[in-house]
Amino acid sequence: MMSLRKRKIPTVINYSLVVLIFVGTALRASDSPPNILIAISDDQSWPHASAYGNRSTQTPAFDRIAREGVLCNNAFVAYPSCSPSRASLLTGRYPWQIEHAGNFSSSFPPKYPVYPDILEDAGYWVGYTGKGWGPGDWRGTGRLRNPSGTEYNRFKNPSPDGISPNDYTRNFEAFLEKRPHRKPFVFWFGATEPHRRYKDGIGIDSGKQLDEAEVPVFLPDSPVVRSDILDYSVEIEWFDKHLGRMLDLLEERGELENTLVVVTSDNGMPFPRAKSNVYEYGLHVPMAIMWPKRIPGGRVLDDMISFVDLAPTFLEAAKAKHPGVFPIAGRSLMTVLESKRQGLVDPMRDSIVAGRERHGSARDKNYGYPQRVIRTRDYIYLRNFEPSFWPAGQPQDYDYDGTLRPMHQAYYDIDASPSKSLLVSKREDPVIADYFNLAMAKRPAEELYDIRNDPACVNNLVNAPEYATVKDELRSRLDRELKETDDARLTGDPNVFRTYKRLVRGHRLPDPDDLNPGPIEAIEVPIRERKGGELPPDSKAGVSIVIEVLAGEKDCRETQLSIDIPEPLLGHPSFELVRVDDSKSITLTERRGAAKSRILVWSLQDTLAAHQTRRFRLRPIDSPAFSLPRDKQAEVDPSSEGPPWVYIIHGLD
Ligand SMILES: [Ca+2]
Repeated sequence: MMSLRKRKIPTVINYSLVVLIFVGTALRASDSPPNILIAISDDQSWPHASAYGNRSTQTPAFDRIAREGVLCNNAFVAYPSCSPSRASLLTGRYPWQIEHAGNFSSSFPPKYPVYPDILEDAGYWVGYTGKGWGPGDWRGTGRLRNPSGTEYNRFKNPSPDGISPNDYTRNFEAFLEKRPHRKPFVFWFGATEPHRRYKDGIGIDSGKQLDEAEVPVFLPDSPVVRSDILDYSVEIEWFDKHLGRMLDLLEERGELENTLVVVTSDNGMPFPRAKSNVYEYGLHVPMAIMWPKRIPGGRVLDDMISFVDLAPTFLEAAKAKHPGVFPIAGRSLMTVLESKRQGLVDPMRDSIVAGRERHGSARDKNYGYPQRVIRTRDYIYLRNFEPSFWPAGQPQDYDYDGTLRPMHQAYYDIDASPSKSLLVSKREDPVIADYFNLAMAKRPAEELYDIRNDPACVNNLVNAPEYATVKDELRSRLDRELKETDDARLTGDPNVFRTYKRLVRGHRLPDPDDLNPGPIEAIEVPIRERKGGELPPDSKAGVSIVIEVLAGEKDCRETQLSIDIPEPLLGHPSFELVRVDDSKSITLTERRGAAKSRILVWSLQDTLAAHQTRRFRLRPIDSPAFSLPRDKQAEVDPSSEGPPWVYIIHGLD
């Protein structure tokens, strides 16, 4: 199948388009260029606006834009976290096409043109308030200001705990007041809501009801999660209130008619398995667009829209020319927006691609969790390029004093929140464990979800035979799109993404090359038959096995290993555990350097054979950090002077 986002228009149609463009230009020769206002919230998933029918969130300003313009049902970011998502919006290029700007909290090479600069060259007045491009550091790159424009953040207003004191509207007004006469403007309103932190319980305190919260099925339906969602709704409403005031301000000045307004968000909701994930609740964002003078209102669009399509839309609306270097990958939406039709206006807009590298400081060496995804109208197919990594970040980090903190306190790709704390603290609860694993456990190399039946992306169909054709088709489509857009994940050296350094201080985490593929379920210690030779003097006739568990050279906290012994053997007169107080466990206590513990199992060979016991299993108890290369899980020590069945297990590094 051909690439659907880069098709060529047949020549015949080209001629008629040229004619139409000339006629249109002639008709609007006296038109002044439009103002452009983009309002971008921080971490808001589709469908959390009242225009989409969401019950807990009232967004009259968003709804007004949707009513007087278009409501977009299928808008997607190109990367489910702040700075790379914003960079793709600013450049119109995919995150893998903009080097450092396409990784989280890095820099923004000045060679990549951004639409605010291009519009400024075309005569626009350019500014932003709140959060522009970020987090990251554009200084030292040669850029003279934030890529989103000139900063207007001076005015503050009283705000509830957890919400920015930035008086966004007043700052927008200050920007307008400074504007030279007759200049069109392009303004970026970057609210820091609904980014966390939230005031716990602000949703309920402001009169919202727990039963209004719509809990995605990847989260447990508990009062804690419901309340967390209501707090999130309150922050969205704060953003919307300021947006409403900005619209009023433009209306009072008689400027709304010729302003192209886009409202959207940079990534999905800051909850486990949402933000920073390339699933629906990470990628799919609300979007409404109005331009009373040019866009027929009251329509709902089903076209698949990517963030890379916004910059070319703005440039076309403003009739500004891209300088040509590092050209835009997206396609202008103007034809779709100016159409009078609704639903799927441009049938070629039937999929988007997106990706992810690093999000938080969640893995040692600042490694990310590389993923690429294609989202069609019906499916999400995605690839995890490092399935041995933890998708939400390593479970454990170091404290300030250098000691390793307890397990499950990290997972820094998920924002600290009541919902996250619930999953972590109740992970042993069989009900919560499923949700915990959905968010935190390792994932296979490929995933496939049927969005029509599973918008929460919880039923991975990648191995379902009836979806094999769909999977193969989407896999090759994704490959083709990535190759066409020159993604180093496929076409170059994937290590290049690791060279885009994180410039903001992060957490200290254990080296993932030491902690290898994560928690192991069990180590199997085979029982080998003695072949000749003398039995050690202190052994009883039969089989005796010494298992030594050696800690490595690094810190290890207390770790317990249990030994699984088939029930009939326990209590059997010819079977005994020695030196471990019959506790069936080995405990290694926190210490530096090698820790060592022994377990001696004695039995008559016949007894083991009778119970078909050929191997013992050692299982870590609540210690996913216990992990080691599979080929070194258990090895016989040939130099051992003890019984010939000493198994040395290296681990706990
Ligand atoms: Ca964000």
